[in-house]
Amino acid sequence: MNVPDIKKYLRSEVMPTPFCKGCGHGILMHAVLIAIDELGMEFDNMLFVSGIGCAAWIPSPHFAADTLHTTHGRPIPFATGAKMFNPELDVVVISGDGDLVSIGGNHLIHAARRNIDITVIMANNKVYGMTGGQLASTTPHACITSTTPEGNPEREFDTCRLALGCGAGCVARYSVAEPVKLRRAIRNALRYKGFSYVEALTICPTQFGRMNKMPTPFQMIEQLREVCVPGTREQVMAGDVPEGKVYVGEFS
Ligand SMILES: Cc1ncc(C[n+]2csc(CCOP(=O)(O)OP(=O)(O)O)c2C)c(N)n1
Ligand code: SF4
Ligand SMILES: [Mg+2]
Repeated sequence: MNVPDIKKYLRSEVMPTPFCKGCGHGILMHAVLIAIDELGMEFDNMLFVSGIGCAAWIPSPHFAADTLHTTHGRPIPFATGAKMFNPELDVVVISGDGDLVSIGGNHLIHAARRNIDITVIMANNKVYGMTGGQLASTTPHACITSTTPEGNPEREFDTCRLALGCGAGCVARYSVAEPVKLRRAIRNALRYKGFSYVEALTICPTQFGRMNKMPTPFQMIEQLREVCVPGTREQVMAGDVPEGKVYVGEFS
């Protein structure tokens, strides 16, 4: 297979990457850039918007493109404004679960409801990675975080169910353990006219893995393979996910 050279999309001055060794955000970054390359999108006509957190570093400073590194939880409003001002621009938000779903969840639901023509790619590593692995709304029940040493007493958000419930027409979820499927979902989201949403399940060995008996990236990838099961839109909407599993697929 011919793998495109993605170096042309990256700023040479940020190499090597600031991510920890084994961080899943690098796999997601690669999937996004390959998807863009496969679609032949004009990088110069794209704007990447992120909030605050390790995932927000995927586009900025890595991408040699126009990037907006905004305030925590607020990339979607910035992206909406940019798209309103210049409808020809391809606007893509890439940020974390803490950023887009926990602190910024309100903006996600209204962008989906309004069918704003942007693509949102949410890197779900299940914690606030950058600030020390605190509990997020995406942390699975019973998992250990730095703020829930006895285990998370709450249940986590199914963010694809949320996006579908808000009327999003293009919704998908895959993990970085299945990069080819993840890339295909990102491609379809980038092509979609209207609001599109991809949840990328990813790994944070430094914070989440260490606290949940998966200190190595390999163990975390194995665990993603175990928990992800193919699901349909109807199953996601019904919320009848089997205990300890997560539905993956293109749900729309
Ligand atoms: C208004 C505000 N609140 C809190 C913070 C501190 N903060 C910075 S990054 C971050 C967590 C980001 O988590 P996530 O979006 O999941 O990204 P990750 O680091 O896990 O990839 C927090 C709470 C901040 N910068 N601004
Ligand atoms: S703290 Fe976690 S999310 Fe942040 S760079 Fe390190 S491994 Fe990645
Ligand atoms: Mg996170």
